[in-house]
Amino acid sequence: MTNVPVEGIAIPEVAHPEPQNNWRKYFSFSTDHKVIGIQYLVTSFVFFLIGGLLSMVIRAELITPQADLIDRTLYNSMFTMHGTIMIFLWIFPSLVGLANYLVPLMIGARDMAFPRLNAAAFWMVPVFGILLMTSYFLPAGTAQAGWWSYPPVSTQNPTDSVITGEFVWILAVAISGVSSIMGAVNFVTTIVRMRAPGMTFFRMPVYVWTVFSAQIIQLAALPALTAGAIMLLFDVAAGTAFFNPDKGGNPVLFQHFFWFYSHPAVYVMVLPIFGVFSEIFPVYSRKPLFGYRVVAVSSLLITTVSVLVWVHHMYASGTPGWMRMLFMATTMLVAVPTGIKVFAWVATIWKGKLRLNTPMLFCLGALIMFVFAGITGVMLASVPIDIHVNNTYFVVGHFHYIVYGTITMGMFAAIYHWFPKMTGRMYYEGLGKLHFALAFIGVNLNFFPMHPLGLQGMLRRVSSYEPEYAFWNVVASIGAFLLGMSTIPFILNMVGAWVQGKPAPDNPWRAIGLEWLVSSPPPVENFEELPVVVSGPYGYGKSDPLVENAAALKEG
Ligand code: HEM
Ligand SMILES: [Cu+2]
Repeated sequence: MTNVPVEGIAIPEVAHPEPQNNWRKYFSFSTDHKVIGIQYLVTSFVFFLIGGLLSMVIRAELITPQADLIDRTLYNSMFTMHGTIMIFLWIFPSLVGLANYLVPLMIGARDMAFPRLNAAAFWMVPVFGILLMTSYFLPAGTAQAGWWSYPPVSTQNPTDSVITGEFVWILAVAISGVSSIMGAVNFVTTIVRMRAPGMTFFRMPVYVWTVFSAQIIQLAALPALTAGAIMLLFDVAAGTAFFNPDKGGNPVLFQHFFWFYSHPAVYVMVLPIFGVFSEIFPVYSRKPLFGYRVVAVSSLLITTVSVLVWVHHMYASGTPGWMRMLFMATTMLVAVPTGIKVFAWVATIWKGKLRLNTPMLFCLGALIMFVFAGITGVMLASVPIDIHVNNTYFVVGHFHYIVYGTITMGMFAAIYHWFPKMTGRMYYEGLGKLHFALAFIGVNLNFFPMHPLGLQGMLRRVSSYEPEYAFWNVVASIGAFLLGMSTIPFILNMVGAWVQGKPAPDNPWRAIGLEWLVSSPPPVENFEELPVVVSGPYGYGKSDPLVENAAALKEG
């Protein structure tokens, strides 16, 4: 069998043995980056389902103008937990899982630099996830102050107990921060130190560049949030007054701690998805990535600009005019490197031989929705518009186009694309396409209506509203239920294919990249002999080999 990628459509290579399923290793403390990657992906998906169920309850409440389904306290904890779970237990861990699986394979390493640290960082996720869930059983229930937990709302304590839902929430976020910092140290070290011979920075796949850029943000900015969370914990539990205005504290200071991290955090979430686009578009268009070097370096530019824009979340927090103007300008700057990437993806698929398999469909859908979110993002960045729609559904619409339309859809694209590599089996294309169709329609029906609602003035975080907002809310709720249903074919597909799917060839998509040169699933140490890389990652249509010693890479 030859490992030189060839032009054309996927055809199965020579006969493949039935891959072995060893379920037990996924429930044990393993230091294999591939096992850890899948552990992250599965764990985070379970939380995605829990967070999704909460959002179904929220949308069921909002289908009528009255607050008639659940009481307001419960509603507050529902959206707080929905947001928290989706950000800290779905998006972050699933992205880390994907990166864990792919980065060592893509750079030709046998594992991450610190395998034990890697496993420890993973096991903190179920720990703080379960910790967060147990807060449902506390006397006053879970946290209710929203996923940003601004004081003074978050420092109010209606009970006598110190251990409240809010206390547990802050503790969980702090643990999540520690886990992510551990992960960041590991990723940055791995990418800097563990690359195979010949794998220069400019021969790394763009996905690796994006993970690198994202993890640098974690190192630079996450300590701010973790520090802010610990100070808030003292305010809540020990009566200190960092942020409590009644005792002379400054609540806006917390907003600075929070957004100094949480704005760049949106790029920690979205950059690896830009990486996924950059891997998938070339494969399914049979063309090299347009402007590889510029696309790669623009990730680092986004990293740099992203830490200079946080005050755009605080235009309405009494921020002085000159400061608003300054941050409006820096925010708009983000459009430059992002625009470069969008241009490059469009140029890559332009006039290519497109293969519309499930991963490609998800990427195309996600790209369209990202462009839409980019437009509303630039609108939000301009001070006068933001002041008008601040705290309305417009903001909720904008960021859901990012967090669902772009990031979650991109994550599905990645899972389908690398599923044959991870499991050694093919997923079912029909179910995949059904998943895509339901999700794409669902996302748009669900989140588009939030823009007109916001412009008309419907506030976020309320469970009842004026009857004039009813129409768009009904549409949004129908979209939400459709979106909920779209996960059913996904689950059937993943479970069914893993158990009894067709055995996958090593490189079903005829893709270029070190991960496709090893068997599916890859052996424990990835490579029999380390690859010697001799060319860049996107040579579609060229016949240069990617590595010198292709035949020796695979273990039996
Ligand atoms: C890249 C992924 C992105 C994610 C995950 C994301 C996420 C979010 C989230 C969660 C909020 C809500 C904050 C709140 O609760 O008020 C928000 C608001 C905002 N976003 Fe994004 N966003 C992204 C991209 C962008 C881009 C590209 C821009 C501008 C060029 C932008 C500009 C804004 C602004 C100005 C707000 C503040 C709205 C307000 O508080 O009134 N975002 N975003
Ligand atoms: Cu921001």
